[in-house]
Amino acid sequence: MVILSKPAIEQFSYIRNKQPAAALFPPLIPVVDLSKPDSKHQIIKACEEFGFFKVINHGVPMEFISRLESEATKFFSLPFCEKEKTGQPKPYGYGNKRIGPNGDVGWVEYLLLTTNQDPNISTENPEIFRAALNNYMAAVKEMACEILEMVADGLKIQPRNALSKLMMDEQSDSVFRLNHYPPCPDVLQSLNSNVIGFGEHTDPQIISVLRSNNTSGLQISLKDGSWISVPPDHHSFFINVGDSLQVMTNGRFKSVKHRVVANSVKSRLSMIYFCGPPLSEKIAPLPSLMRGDQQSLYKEFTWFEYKRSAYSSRLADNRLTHFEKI
Ligand code: GA4
Repeated sequence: MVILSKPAIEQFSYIRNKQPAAALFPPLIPVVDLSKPDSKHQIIKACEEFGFFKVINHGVPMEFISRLESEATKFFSLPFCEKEKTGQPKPYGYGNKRIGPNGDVGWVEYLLLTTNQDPNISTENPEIFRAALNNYMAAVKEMACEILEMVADGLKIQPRNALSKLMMDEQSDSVFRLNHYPPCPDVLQSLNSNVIGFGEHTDPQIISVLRSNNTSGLQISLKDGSWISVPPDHHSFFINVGDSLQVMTNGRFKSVKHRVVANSVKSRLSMIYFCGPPLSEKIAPLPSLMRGDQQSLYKEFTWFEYKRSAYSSRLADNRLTHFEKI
């Protein structure tokens, strides 16, 4: 039996199970079929309205997805003392409950990896894990590149690879995350509230590509501030607009606030590819998107400067406030 002391219970954040107004008739999450000729228009609409959409017919082989899922499941099933050998997330490594360096906690354990270095994961067969990761990441990167080219097309940005080249660059600062949310014991949850698995936040990068098993938990915030649950779909991917794309579109796209609530019955496993630019890249609104005398809403900054400031923020902070023009 697991004994949880009071301080252990108190360290988690909770959300009330109050039904948000939108939950009675929740808007449908946009679904983009990447094989359809008009998908770029649907992507633009979804990025403007939600900063979030689901992708089907994505071309990522199911075999790559299942292999990584099975390797990740094996890793998270190891005893804590084995997983710990991977090293603490500073910023990359194995993390348990603590998220980031500034006191955020969640009902989650994770592996946080950079995409341009072979990871050192402490498992029985690191070679097999590495191969599964590399196959998965290469296929997801290709899909993300295609999506960013559709965004550029849809926004009439020239050249077509103006956005995708940032994440395709050898120096791109992209990150990969495997999150495992174990079932949360009833002693921690109550009738009226749920434990937070991963607290509300926006992603810093250009876009993030998320895939999860069939366990619910992900919620997104709508423009009116209400939260809706995203029905899980293990065959599809979910795309989040990140802070960098919000800036590059001068606020036309909004980075989506999202969070994960813990499930008391099933464990949730998610894999997220965060498409980041090179550290030296200047992040600013794209000139072709500025109409007439429209002014930039943001001071220019490099991705390195954004990251430095992000790592001194709390998860729920609005990290762009610091770069807004007054
Ligand atoms: C949120 C999105 C990604 O998971 C992440 C997170 C990062 C981390 O876990 O180290 C951060 C968080 C995320 C933003 C603010 C800082 C940094 C934790 C935190 C409190 C990997 C990322 O890129 O930014």
